[in-house]
Amino acid sequence: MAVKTILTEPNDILRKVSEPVEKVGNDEKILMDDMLETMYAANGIGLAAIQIGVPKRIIVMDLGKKDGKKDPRYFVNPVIKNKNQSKSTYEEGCLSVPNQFAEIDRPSKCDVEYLNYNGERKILKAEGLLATCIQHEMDHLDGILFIDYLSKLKRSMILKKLSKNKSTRIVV
Ligand code: GNR
Ligand code: NI
Repeated sequence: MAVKTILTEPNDILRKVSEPVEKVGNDEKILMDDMLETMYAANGIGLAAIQIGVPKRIIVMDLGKKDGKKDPRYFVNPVIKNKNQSKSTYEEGCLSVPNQFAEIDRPSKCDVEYLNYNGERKILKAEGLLATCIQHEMDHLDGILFIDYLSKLKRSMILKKLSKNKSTRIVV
């Protein structure tokens, strides 16, 4: 396993639409292992493959268990089957938008169909932070970041800060 570099805004690669995976083979398993290790190293709860520069429709997540144990989850080619009409609001952050946070509304529940680590077809009924995180990660697969839901003014303020931090190599 290996910790990879996480791409940060502004970076055009983050805006790519990722491609479906044909088969969960050895390359995909190695990728998922690396993604999980990279996510843990960055203290994130989710990571999409494009965040380490790989345009495949693969997500890893770990919201942890109640007893503090690890609970890794893998989603290949995820598709949202059902969304709740009612919304819930979470303060979101993103490893590709470092140190910036904003409240985002999303459907409070969703059903997701996907392939797991072993290539088996699964359906998950998600709610709460799990539902929010899955939708945040699935946006990455379509080149969308949470800052895209903000007003132009808020988004440009965040992008300005990020560019500044990048060019001066300061991470606040
Ligand atoms: O670590 C993360 N935390 C988080 C908090 C609220 C809503 C979504 C997220 S996902 C984020 C990791 C990340 O950037 N995944 O793409
Ligand atoms: Ni993110």
